[in-house]
Amino acid sequence: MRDKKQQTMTRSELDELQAERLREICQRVYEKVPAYTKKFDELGITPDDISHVEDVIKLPFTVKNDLRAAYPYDLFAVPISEIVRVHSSSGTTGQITVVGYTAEDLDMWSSLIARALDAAGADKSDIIQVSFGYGLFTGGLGVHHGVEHMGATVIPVSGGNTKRQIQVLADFGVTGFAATPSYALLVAETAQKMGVDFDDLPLRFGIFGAEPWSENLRTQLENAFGIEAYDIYGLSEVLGPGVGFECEQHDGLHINEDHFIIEILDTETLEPVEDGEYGEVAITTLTKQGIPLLRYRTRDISRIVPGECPCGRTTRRLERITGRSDDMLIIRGVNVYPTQIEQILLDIPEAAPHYQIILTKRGSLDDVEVRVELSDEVDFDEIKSLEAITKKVSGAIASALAVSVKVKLVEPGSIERSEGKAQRVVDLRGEGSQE
Ligand code: DLL
Repeated sequence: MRDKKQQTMTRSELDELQAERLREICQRVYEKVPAYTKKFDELGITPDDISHVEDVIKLPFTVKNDLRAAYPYDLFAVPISEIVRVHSSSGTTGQITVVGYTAEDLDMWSSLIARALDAAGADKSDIIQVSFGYGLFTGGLGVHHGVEHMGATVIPVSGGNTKRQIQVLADFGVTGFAATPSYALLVAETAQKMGVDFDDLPLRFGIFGAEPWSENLRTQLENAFGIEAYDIYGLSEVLGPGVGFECEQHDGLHINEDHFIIEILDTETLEPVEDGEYGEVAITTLTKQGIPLLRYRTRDISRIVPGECPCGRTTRRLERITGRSDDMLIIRGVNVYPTQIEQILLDIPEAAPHYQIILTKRGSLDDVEVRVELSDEVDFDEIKSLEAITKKVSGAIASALAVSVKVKLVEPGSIERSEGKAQRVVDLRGEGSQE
């Protein structure tokens, strides 16, 4: 295990380390970042009020809008001369936000990616194809430097040009593949059409993340590529990929707690929930120099996996992210996440793993339609079987989630494929649509 000492600390050792780092970071942002000075003053606290890890709850929250208001560099805690890299996140709505990294930050980031690769069984002898997008998105360059940091070989393919991806996977002796799960699915689908069989290749593991994905999609990717699939979590505001990662147990994402404090908050009261309960993930960065953030509200919904992990790491685990609170649908009072629908669809052989949820407005009511692509094996022109499949899909959703939704079957290949993050929810409610 890499960084074994840091990943296997006792809780009291970790508490002590986190408290020391928390005190430092509070001091630093209070002195260097006017927006935080103001937030501390408004709450009537100073860094001297922070001594223990539990004191984190005294600190102000940070939200996406704080980054927008600080655009581009006002939340930076170091002069721009110390920043060696900038990334940015576009978000689905509104203005982009900017994050900056010092050389030390990049080193830390790479070391955390190396921990994740190591947990997936990788070492120096591996050849890893990075098919996350390179550029302002943190996925490509983040994983890239982690691979180099561990001394393995990186193939920086970036996203897109899917046939080329398959050629590289097939010819370059690739043993590990990193991508968004939805893009990996497109690569698998395209390879199948090209008649490429991954089972004959040395490919052994996949590192997937940047969007929610279901357990059934994991199985599908593992079967398609003949690999073991590992989840990796992160967000550009607090780092990029590498905040948390799965070990061989595949039972939650180990948080790199020597660098981050994770809280799970009640989505209404914003009070911390009990361990094991679901809520919004908030993250405090403990070591970031460029842009340290206190209690960043991620809008991601998860919970802490109770108990210890047999892998030996003592770091707490975040259950795979169910979804973002922004993507949560409330269908006649029931909360539904797109990944729950995905999980159901992938159990239905007549459905392809491609779907979209369309939100429209009918009068004052929201209307939800699940568009499901048919698998290639089904004859799209046979109306009788289409009716039966529609019933089967809506019945499966109704029995699993206790909501009835409108299901529309669409032709194979008709739902737009993504080369990065898939858009699962299409919200047409603002457009006065009356579909
Ligand atoms: O997606 C960073 C990343 C790149 C993570 C590559 C993993 C792999 P952003 O573009 O800022 O950064 O988007 C962050 O994506 O708040 C989650 O909603 C979602 N997300 C990221 N990883 C996962 C995951 C990158 N493993 C947002 N499971 C986060 C579910 C994820 N959702």
